[in-house]
Amino acid sequence: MDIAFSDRFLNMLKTARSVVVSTGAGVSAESGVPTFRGADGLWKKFRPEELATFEAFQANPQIVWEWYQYRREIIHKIKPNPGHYAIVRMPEYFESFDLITQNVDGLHRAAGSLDVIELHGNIMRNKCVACGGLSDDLEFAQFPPICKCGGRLRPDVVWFGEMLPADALERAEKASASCDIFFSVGTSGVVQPAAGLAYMARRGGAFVVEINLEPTELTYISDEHFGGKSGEILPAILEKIKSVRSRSLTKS
Ligand code: BJW
Ligand code: ZN
Repeated sequence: MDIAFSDRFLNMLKTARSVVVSTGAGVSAESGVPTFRGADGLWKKFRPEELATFEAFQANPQIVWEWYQYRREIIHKIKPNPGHYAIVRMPEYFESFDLITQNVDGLHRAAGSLDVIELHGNIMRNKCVACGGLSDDLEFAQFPPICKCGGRLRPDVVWFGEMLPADALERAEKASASCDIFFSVGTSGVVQPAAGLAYMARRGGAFVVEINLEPTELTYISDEHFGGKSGEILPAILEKIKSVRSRSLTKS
């Protein structure tokens, strides 16, 4: 894909030591995972407060579980796209690289990214509300499923009003506040505290790059906005990184 790179951005790509890529649902859209907001988003058909809160789960575990099983089936069948694969190669070119995602679909790991900071958990894992035990067993003897301890199992994702995993958030904040380039990819930038990472990066002096089909809440704090599909723009950026950074840092 032919995209225009500003001199400022090219210079940043040449000289940056530390890079953060922070992704949202848009990076998985080209794989066939529905996004949340927007014309075809999940929240057009479902109400977040009826499905993505602990109160909703307590009131109606059956319905909440059916929704997650439906989404698990979608995710089970799909594959990472060129955007995920471009991100896998980026750490080779920088002294420090962190990948942060709000996505629960596990596609970054499936593509081959080794160290993924998952802010909102993972839809393919279950957690017991009583003992906190985690499991990735997706076959259930009864539905809604129950833990060995007798407590209710739930998907290990972060619902509205819940705290994010403290270690993941701490790592994400530290990396964002100290990076040279921060890429915000395929997120509407409305859900906190994840959206705040771009502001944190900006305050720390990072060059903020947004990749999104549309302008978002984060566009006005971005130094560069690439309007288009992440599955096309990320591979083009990777090619540019390869050409401006003389060699890969990874010894093979
Ligand atoms: C493409 C593309 C292509 C499409 N290429 N681009 C401060 C102020 C106001 C509110 C709050 C606040 N602090 C906390 C809150 C409350 C709340 C919140 O932020 N609410 C706002 C919505 C108003 N936050 C929380 O509750 C969080 N917890 C928390 O803060 O705890 C502390 C606390 C507790 C209690 C009180 C106060 C503080 C938890 C948030 C959990 C979010 N959970 C979900 C569901 C996860 C489980 C599941 O999957 O079911 O996470 S909601 C949903 O939104 C999901 C996503 O990770 C998240 C973000 O969505 P994302 O990724 O941005 O997707 P979209 O659809 O919004 O955007 C997609 C974008 O891609 C679009 O822009 C497209 O244009 C673009 N696109 N195709 C490039 N091919
Ligand atoms: Zn249990």
